[in-house]
This record gives sequence, structure tokens and C-alpha cells, in this order.
Amino acid sequence: MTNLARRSLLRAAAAVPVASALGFPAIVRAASGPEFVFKYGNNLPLTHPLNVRSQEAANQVREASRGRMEIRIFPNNQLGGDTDMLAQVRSGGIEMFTPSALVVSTLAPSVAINAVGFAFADYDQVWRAMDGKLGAYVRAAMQKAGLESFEKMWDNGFRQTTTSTAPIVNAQNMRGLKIRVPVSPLSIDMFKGLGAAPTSLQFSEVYSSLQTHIVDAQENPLPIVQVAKLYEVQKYCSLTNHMWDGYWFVLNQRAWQRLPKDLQAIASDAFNQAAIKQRDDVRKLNDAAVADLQGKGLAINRPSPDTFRTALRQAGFYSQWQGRFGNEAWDLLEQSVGKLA
Ligand code: X2X
Repeated sequence: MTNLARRSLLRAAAAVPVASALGFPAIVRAASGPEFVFKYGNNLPLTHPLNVRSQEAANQVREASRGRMEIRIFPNNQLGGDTDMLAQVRSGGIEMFTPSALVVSTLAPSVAINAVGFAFADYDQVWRAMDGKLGAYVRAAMQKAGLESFEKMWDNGFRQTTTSTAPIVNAQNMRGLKIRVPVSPLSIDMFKGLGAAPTSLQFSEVYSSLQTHIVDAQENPLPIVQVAKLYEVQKYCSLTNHMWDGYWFVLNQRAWQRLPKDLQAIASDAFNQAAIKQRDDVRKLNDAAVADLQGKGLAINRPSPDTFRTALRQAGFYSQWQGRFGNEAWDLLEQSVGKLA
């Protein structure tokens, strides 16, 4: 071997972490790149805790797999809207996606059960259900629809209602309200049950639709109102807490099954640990969000849930969705939140 070649090899060896340099394959892997590259798409701005913590998890996977597995993140609808990314993760165009349960329900209706209107009263109830039997039930339904998922849901939050017209003080104020909702049959049904005029739009279209008054209202957790700057095109924020929404970290089934078991374990551990940290991030954001959004000009009010629940019962919303979800899922939900219908 010439001196030049020896010096080049030594420089390459020096560039690889010592622990890896002891095993020749690490140098070969570093040169040849990862064995598995997963593309992960989501619909949130880079600053949302979902992106912050998933990047940490991706870094952990790269380190723990010694470069064998790499996860490339495409945030903020870079790969298209929710509907596009859901189709891509099913087909294998991408390997990972974090749809709201509301959006996955277009594939498997029971997945939206965590979003039943005014069901969960607080996060204790949410995590007892979603980290327990109800979450396991939903994951099995997604698996039947061809989607694997990590055990721990990521938090989107309790959804609140913003408008450009008037505050929402009671269910009566919902009547005729032109409100945007995600691409979600349950969301459409719930707001129709309240007498509103809901329109399903991709999240990427929300800001411009509010700005041009295609719709006068939207509903989202406060951290989303903050990171998507929706306060710039809305005047009122009514803390309706009308549903809790979470993100499932879903994976293309064939891509997941092709992963060696050790890499499956590394990825699951990294993303489940990141989910718990992200939940705490969202809780802290929510604690500070009301004051922050008031400072940005939103008028905040806190309506009582009573008139909304009564309106939904009178519209037959709970009994109708108990029928759609089926008694097994509905009973699991009521074990956490009490009687709804
Ligand atoms: O589309 C929405 O409203 C959002 C961002 O909350 C979801 O991903 C469902």
C-alpha cells in the first residue's frame, strides 16, 4: 500500500467514531451509507414539538444503529397534505407519517374514537385510555388497514375554536358558523350536530382560507394556533375543549416488516421515549399559550361544555357514533370517561 493510500485510509478511520473504527464494517458502512433510509412526512411547522422531538429520535436511531438506519424528516407538508401523505405511507412512497387520529379514521373509522366530542375531561383520562386498552384496540385496527404504529401517541392537544366573527359562548353560537375542520368524517358530523356549516380542508390551506374568508373559523389546539400564526387571521379564541386530538406515528407495513428485529427495537424505543417528552412539551406550551395569544390580540373566552353536550345528545351524535364505532370500542372509551350517550 502506498504512503498516500495509507494516509487516506488513516484519515478516513480517524473520521469515524473510535468505537466504530474498531470494527472494520463501521468504516465500510460509513462509506457505503445506511442500510435502511426511512422518509418521514408531517404537516406541522419545524418549531412544533412534534418536529423537535422526532428529530431527536431520528438522531438516536442513527447513533444506536451505528449508521445502519437513517430517518429523513420532511416537515410542514413538504410531501403534500394529510390525504397525500396517508396514501404515500400506505403505498410505501414514504415509510413514516404522523396523521391525527381524525385523518387515519378515513381508512379505519374506529381510529377516531379518541376524538368523540366532549368525551375526555383531562389528560389523566386521555393517557389512561390511549396508553391502555383503547390505544391497543385502535393500533390493531390500523394494523388491519395496513399501517404499523409505535405504541405511544404524540399529543396534538384539546381542540379550541377560533373565529373572525364573534366569540363562541354556547352551542347556539355555532349555528351557521362557516368553520374549517380536518379531513375527518367525525369532525364534520360533530359540527353539523351543533348546527354549524363545516368544511374539510387540508391543514396547509387553513391560513389562506381564513385570510380570504372562505371560512370564518377553525378549531385546533392552542400550540397549533401559535406555530401556524392563526392569530394573525382570527379575532376570537373560545376554549371549547370540544375534543382531544393525538397523532399516531404510523409506518408502512412492508417497510417495517423488512427491518431486522434489533432495528425495530431501536426505532420503537427512540420514538416512544420522544413521544413522552413531546407530551410534556405540549403541556408546557398550553400552560403559557392563553397569555401569549392574548398578547397577540386574540380575545379569549371560556364557554361551559354543558350546552354543547346537550345539543350533541339531542342531535343523536353520541348514539350514532356508538353504532359506527361498535360496542367494544365504545365500552373501552366509557371505561375511561363515563357514560356518554
Ligand atoms: O389539520 C389540523 O387541524 C391538525 C394540524 O390539527 C391536524 O393534523 C389534524
